[in-house]
Amino acid sequence: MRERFYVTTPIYYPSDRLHIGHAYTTTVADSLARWHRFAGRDVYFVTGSDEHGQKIQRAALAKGVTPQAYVDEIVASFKHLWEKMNIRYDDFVRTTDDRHHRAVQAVFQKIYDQGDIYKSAYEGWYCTPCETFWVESRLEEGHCPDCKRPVELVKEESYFFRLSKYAERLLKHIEEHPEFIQPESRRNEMVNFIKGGLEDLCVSRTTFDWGIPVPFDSKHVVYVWFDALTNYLTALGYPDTDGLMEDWWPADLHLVGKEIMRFHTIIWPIMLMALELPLPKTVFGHGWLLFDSDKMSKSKGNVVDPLVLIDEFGVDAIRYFLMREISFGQDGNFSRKALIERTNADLANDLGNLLNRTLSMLNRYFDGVVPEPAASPGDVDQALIDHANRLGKEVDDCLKQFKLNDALIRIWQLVGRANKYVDERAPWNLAKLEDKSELSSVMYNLVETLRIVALLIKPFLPETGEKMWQQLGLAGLNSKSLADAVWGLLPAGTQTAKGDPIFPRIEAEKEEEPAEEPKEQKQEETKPEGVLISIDDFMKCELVVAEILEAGPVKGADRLLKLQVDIGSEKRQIVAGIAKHYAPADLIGKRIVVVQNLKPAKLRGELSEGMLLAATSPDGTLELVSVSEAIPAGSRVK
Ligand code: ME8
Repeated sequence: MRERFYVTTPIYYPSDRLHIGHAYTTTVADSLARWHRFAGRDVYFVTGSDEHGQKIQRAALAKGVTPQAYVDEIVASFKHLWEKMNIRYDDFVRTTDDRHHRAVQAVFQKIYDQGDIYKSAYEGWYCTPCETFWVESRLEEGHCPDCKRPVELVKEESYFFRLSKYAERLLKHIEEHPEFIQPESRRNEMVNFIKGGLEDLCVSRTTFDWGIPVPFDSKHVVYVWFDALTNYLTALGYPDTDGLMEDWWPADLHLVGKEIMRFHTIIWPIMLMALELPLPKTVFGHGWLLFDSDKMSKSKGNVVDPLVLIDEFGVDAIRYFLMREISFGQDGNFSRKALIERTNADLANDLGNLLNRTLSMLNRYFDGVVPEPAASPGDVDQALIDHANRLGKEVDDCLKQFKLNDALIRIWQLVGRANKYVDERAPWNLAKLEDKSELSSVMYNLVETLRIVALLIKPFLPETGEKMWQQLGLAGLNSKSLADAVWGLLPAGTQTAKGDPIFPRIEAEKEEEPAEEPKEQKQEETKPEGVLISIDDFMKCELVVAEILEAGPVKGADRLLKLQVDIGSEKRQIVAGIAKHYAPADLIGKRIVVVQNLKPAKLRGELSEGMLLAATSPDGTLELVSVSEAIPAGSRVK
């Protein structure tokens, strides 16, 4: 029987659009799924959206729409992002799906029937952003110990789940299965948490209704984490136990961020024990993507939008950066500078150049046709051949142990080896010889190395693998597997097709190019740094609140948007360099701050009568300065 691999990501909250942190988890899961498929295993890859609970209900209310309409729109944006990132999942579970409703009610009923859920009263603290109950003793200065935000006092009748009953059994499982919680540091944290004593968990709520009703008591909705964790079974058709359940349960890997390890390594396994189902083989808690050493979050205003990055750098540069730069399991910093450096060094220089120079030489010496290699390679040739030949197995071993960085490092070691081989074997000198057999071997070896590299990187960088394959003049990449990553399968006589560089270098100017207002207005806004001004000077600048009525593109200027705004006294047109940061539709109704007494200017032929205020972070993320609807258009800002 073929080996199986069932991998999941967390199902994300559609309380807001996803950021690069969510893209990180999903890219890693996708690459693992793609790799194992490539290595000949049967793979099932599930992601989804966690749509119930107080947080979502409140967000919908604040926007004046129903929770269902609210989540429908955001979930569509999740799917759009995954498509742009080349995420190839097998199933997407929405917790508002009927099938999920059925699974959650079955789980709740079963655990209740066998006596592990009981009714009582809850009085304690609740963190709505984390959807987490806290006992007083775990709070930190009255705040949520996880997200540090304020908690709310909750007092309500609830159903409770007997976590405490299973603590010993869970500790024993963790001890006997060192692979269950990874990396090891998180295992120790979880063991300490369990040893600190498990309280029974509140698993229903009565003070709002956006959730799945408790099957036998419709006054209660199921607690959102109890609901969400069940998604891993929903995807397999639970409560039907034949079919997918039989084929895929237990999961091989739940990939999650470190902050939700407690739910996945304590609550979830205990739910499974109560259901008499086997536990997942591994829960891996990876680290956080930090921004200037701080966790990315909407409320801190430091989130990075993956769609903006993809438009600018291409999807594979982002995928590569996430998997190569961040040590898997540890926290890592995201910065634009590091992204540009990585892309230029590893992708443009090492990989892109190897392909480019190899195919250029092949064009020059053999009209782009792969020559026949000589029968007996020399030592230097053999070293390259051996390296390429063993790489597939090495990468597979790395990935079986979730060592993603190592896998990529090893592939790039071969790329480095091949670049060095070009210098050592100097084909330009061999080309001067009458006998072309050595040149033939060297060129064959280089193209064959590139073929193996293309195969091995495709699970990580699908577009790049594809582009390389085409330039190498090969067909049928999708049907290739790890078994094809062995030396010598490249047929001599293949006509290669050198194309554009696969990763053009990103010029330094581009990195420094400001995303804001074009020249004409910039002159108005520049002031010598550090010069003190009087309050009178400041008051010369008339800042007012403006409501955006319309927004649209400016022809021929992909950084600019044209806005029609209401500044209270009149309507104005403002042209601003924010197109890379905002979709026009997202701007309508926003109340922003504008300088209303700026001299009008023409930008790309469009009149701009004022300037808007925006903040730009060091990585280029831009946010408009805005106020709530409580402040009408025309209000003075000072
Ligand atoms: O927790 N760095 O959903 P969520 C790395 N609905 N990963 C990050 C990250 C960052 N800065 N920010 C988010 C929930 N993530 C629940 C899950 S599962 C049954 C229910 C990733 O939308 C990481 O995987 O808050 C983290 O665990 C997850 O997004 C949290 O997503």
